[in-house]
Formats: sequence, structure tokens, C-alpha cells
Amino acid sequence: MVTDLARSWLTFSPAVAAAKAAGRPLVALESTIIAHGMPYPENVRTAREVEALIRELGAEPATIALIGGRIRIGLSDDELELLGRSDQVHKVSRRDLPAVLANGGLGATTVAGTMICAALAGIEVFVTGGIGGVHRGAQETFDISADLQELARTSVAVVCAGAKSILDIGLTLEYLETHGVPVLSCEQDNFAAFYTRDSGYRADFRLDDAVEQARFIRTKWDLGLVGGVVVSTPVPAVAAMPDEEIDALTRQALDDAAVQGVTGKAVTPFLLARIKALTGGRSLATNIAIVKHNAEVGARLAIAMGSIE
Ligand code: PSU
Ligand code: MN
Repeated sequence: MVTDLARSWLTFSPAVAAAKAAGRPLVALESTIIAHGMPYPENVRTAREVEALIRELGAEPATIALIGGRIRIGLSDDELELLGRSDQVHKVSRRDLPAVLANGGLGATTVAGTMICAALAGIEVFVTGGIGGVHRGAQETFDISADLQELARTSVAVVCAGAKSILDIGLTLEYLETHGVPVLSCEQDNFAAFYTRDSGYRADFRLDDAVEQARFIRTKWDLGLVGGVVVSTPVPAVAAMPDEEIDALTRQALDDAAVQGVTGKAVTPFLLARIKALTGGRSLATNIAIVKHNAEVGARLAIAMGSIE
């Protein structure tokens, strides 16, 4: 249940407040992808282009971040620039939210962090790149992204291009099943693998149509089944990377992380940056194509959610 006290931490941008008041569809966007997922200036440019794309399709984008001790729902161009440029941005998951709000620092929200804030703001649909998951070797390290726990408990639909193969995708899907989080796939039967279209694992349900996806999600929540829904959509074929190349680079990046002793919340940003460097920047173009495509799927879903109420 969302209390007034919790909501008192939110500040809506004028555009998001107006859309909300008018009952127009809203799409939440995360900020870790801006601050920690992509380099400057491509990060800021992509964030702006993704927002514009969502607006063109008829929904209102709400990029979420922590600024000056407030949960900000919808950011100005200057604020996107600040998040994209600064090297003082905290990566904020569920654990980190109170710390960064209380000290008034700059915080970029992860999938988990953004889901919490979106739910407080009454936003049902959230677009990201890839979700966190169970890391390879988690049997030893216990490194399981807090994104998965959040999907289990917070009722927001998360549109993504699956999960990166830096993770153990099979175990990630097992974990989601255990926690009752449905994984929908659109455009194909299998769960996507971010840089490549096919993870080799079937998603739970294939629903290509936004209205069908919306009905599924609405039914889950109507029944009081608290928690998120994953909507996976593959990278457009023209932008996908070759499987063998990604496999080799992923192994290399994982070896580098082990050699350098990277742990905790630094693991995922390290692996993303390493893969980007190893591809000579080509993975960045794929990453951008993915987020834009996800934004289209998410905007259509947000509109469909509004149309079936
Ligand atoms: N996976 C990606 N790109 C990303 C992330 C994950 O392909 O930018 C970010 C998201 O913000 C995600 C977070 O929520 O990393 C997961 O971090 P961790 O594995 O530390 O939970
Ligand atoms: Mn982790």
C-alpha cells in the first residue's frame, strides 16, 4: 500500500504532473542506464531521444532519479545532462534509496529502485534495457540482483530486451518462476538475451499484441497477485550482435572481473563497460537500438493499459 507519507517524497515534473492529471498514459524510465550504463554524451542523447519517441507515440515519459533529497518523477533536459555527466552519481537499488534521499545526493535508480519509485508515483509501465538477474557462479557468490526480488514484490510491468548473457539466464528464469513473476515475450517464443535475440530459453507466455499483454497484466493485479511482470522483446535483427562474438567477450569480461576482484554493486557496471571496450564501442550502438525499441513496446503497452481500464 502506498501511504501519503511515502508519496510526500515525490516531486513530479510539470509535464508528468499534467499528463497524470489528464489520465494520459505514463512510461517510467530508469536513470542507472544513463549514469552507469552508457558513456557521455551518448547516454544523454539517447535518454532525450527515448523520451521523444515515447511522446510521439502518445505516452508521457517519466525518467526517475534522486536529486536533492527528492524522488524526481520526470526530469528536465538540464537534469538529464547532470546525471549523464557527473561522476558523483550513486547507483540506487532498494537498499540505497534511504541513504541517498537522506543525504541529498545524486542518485540513479536501477530497475529495482525505479520500480519502487514508479509504484509510489502510480506508474504501471517501466521501460529499461535489460534486467539484472542471477549472476553466473551465484552458487558461490550469492550475487543475485535485487531487481528480481523487486519484481516479486512491486506491481510494475518491466519492458526489457531480456537479460544479458553476463548473467545465468536459466537460473534467472528459475528464480522468477519461484517468485511467481510471469515472463511474457513478444515477437518470438524465447526470452531475449539483450545483445542477441535468443537466450535459448522459452519465455512463459508469448503475447505479441499490446492489448493482450495489458489484459494479462491487469488480470494479475485484479486478482491481488502483487508483483511485477517482465515483458521481453528482442533487439531488432539489424542491430543484434553475433552470438559467438558476445559469448567470447562475455567470458573475457567475466575473467577480467574475477582477476580484478570486482564485487557487489560494481559487478554489473564493470561488465557492461568491459564489453563495450572489448567491442570497440559497437555494443553501444546495439544498446541504444535496444532501448529505443523497448520504448516503442512500452509506450504501446502503457496506452493499452489505459484503454482496457
Ligand atoms: N543490465 C543492463 N544494463 C544496465 C543494467 C543492467 O543490460 O544498465 C543496470 C540496471 O539499472 C539494473 C542494474 O537494474 O544494472 C542491475 O545491477 P545489479 O546487477 O548490481 O543489481
Ligand atoms: Mn549484484
